Amino acid sequence: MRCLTIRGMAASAGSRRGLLGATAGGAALGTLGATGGAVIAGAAGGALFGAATPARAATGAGQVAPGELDEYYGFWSSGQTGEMRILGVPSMRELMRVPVFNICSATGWGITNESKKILTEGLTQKTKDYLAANGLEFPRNGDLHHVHMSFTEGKYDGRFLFMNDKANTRVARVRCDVMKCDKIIEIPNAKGIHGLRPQKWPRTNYVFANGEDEVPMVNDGKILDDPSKYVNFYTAINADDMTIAWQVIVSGNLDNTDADYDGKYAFSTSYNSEMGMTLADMTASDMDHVVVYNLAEIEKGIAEGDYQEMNGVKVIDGRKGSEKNYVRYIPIPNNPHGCNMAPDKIHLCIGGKLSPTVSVIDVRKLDALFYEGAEPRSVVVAEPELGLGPLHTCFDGQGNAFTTLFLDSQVVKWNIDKAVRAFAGEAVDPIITKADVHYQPGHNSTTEGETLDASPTYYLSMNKFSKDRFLNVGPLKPENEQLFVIDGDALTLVHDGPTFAEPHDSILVHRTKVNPLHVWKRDDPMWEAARQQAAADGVDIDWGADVIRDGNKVRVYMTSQAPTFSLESFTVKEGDEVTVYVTNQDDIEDLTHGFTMGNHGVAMEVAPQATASVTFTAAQPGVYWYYCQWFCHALHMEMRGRMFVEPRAA
Ligand code: RUQ
Ligand code: CUA
Ligand code: CA
Repeated sequence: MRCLTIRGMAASAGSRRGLLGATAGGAALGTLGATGGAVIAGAAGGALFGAATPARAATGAGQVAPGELDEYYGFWSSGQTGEMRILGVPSMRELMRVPVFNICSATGWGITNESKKILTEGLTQKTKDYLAANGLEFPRNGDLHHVHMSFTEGKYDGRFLFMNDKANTRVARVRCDVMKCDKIIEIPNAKGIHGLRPQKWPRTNYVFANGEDEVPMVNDGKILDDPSKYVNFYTAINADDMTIAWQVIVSGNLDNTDADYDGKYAFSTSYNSEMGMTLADMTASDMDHVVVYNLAEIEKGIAEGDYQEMNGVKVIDGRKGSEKNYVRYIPIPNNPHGCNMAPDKIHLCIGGKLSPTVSVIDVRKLDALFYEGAEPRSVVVAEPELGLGPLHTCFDGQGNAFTTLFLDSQVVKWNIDKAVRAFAGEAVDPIITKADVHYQPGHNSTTEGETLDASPTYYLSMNKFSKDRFLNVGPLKPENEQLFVIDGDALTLVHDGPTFAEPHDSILVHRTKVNPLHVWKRDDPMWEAARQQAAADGVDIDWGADVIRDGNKVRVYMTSQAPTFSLESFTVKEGDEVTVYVTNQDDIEDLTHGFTMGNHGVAMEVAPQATASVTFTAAQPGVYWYYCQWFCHALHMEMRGRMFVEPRAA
């Protein structure tokens, strides 16, 4: 088995354009010929695209004409940008950005009272205290790696999307009916939520979340540089109400996670079974492990009181040596990363990262591990050598898998059954094909590939580097994602496009499973606090044009109807705490208004039939214009009014 040095990983990140251009032109034409696309390619395709990948499918597959709708919704994480994005697939048109862990100037996420409530209410008291000491209300950044939809019986059900924030140990939920975040919770005890997946069967009762960073069990400063006392936490979140169901303390850190199709087990990869604190320590051992969680045993342990309560969470001890029947550790080479359950309901695929292998676990063998004392590696039924830097695997629903090869800048398509047979000694090669990607792929997706509706339609490669592939925009380059049509055994490139930080992960969901509203329902819970305040103030929030004074608090109620606000001006006093509520009376699709108060750092989106509110201090006397910042009408520029701030009497 080959293992890679860190130096080797860095070296392989060099530019490949020259190399490919020099050597692969013939290969590209060969590929096109085989798929019947020779007509469009010619020498031009090779020259323009640096060769190894054809320019565009000649069949029209993967193309969406202007005005036509895509077949799939793509829900994208954005990594360190902290938002969720919605794309249409196969056009790869970006349809929407949904702010979650970031602050958004266009929508007012992080500015409006409604979003601030969501951003703050799920934080732990410790974090609230920390933020208050630093003059902050909520964390300013997020690192959103993984977006996954809720499941019913192994298939996407179009209710919710769940996502993690590695930077601030949070998990968020987006409502699919309005495509807005409605819950964010900080996970106690754990640090650095990375891998996140919903339970697939029988439905998403739990969302599973991995804590990546090792910390002392009670992280209060009494223990610092004593890694022997560090632990990691695996968390099960109740998906319906976004509360913590339970946690398990484990040995080794936790990277990615997934769940089976039987509702029995969940899994985590660990790249630091060594519990090392330096890179050298974390890569010291040839083997790390996969942790298997036995959900029924954990639930039973909780019911029987075999837990300790830590920061309000019931925590089971599943560390090595204290495992009972809660967890098992399966040795896996080598700093493994991706954790992907195949839709055949049998095979769990673990990307070896520093090992060129994917380890395949047969989940039907897991019972023996728990109840018959079977040897841990007995559940590994294949370990095909696929290429360098295998990270993530997705599936076509027909027994084949696609694994990203980070170091090789390739995707390898391979057959699971053949890999199992080869592992058993048969002389079969599981590798079907390899295709170049540009460059260094992380996650990949097929259409509904993590569900029982997986299909061999499109293959998406989310690449960490674009290098020389686009016009130079300075030292900070975009990343790159590439969409392929799956055409028999061939992968045909149909889209190659830059994205801002970062195309981390995505799911591709058939459009029949996602049915958002066109306008808000007036009784939506999103602005319940505003509704209650209006009732207390005796204001009809649907038709308000009122200014309510309450000590030094002033509440301003207005409506918007293109191209006017119901209040053309209002008056407050210097130092007043002003809350502006805007209800958009327009009920026409796409007639969004906004409210921006000049020079106050205040802006918000008010989509059709929504109410939004914002609170600020009118600190300085003067005239300030407010205006609608979402283009709504020919007289959009005129949709504005004045706030008069009177000097406070001396
Ligand atoms: S995992 S590094 Cu998605 Cu490959 Cu976060
Ligand atoms: Cu209302 Cu622009
Ligand atoms: Ca390791």
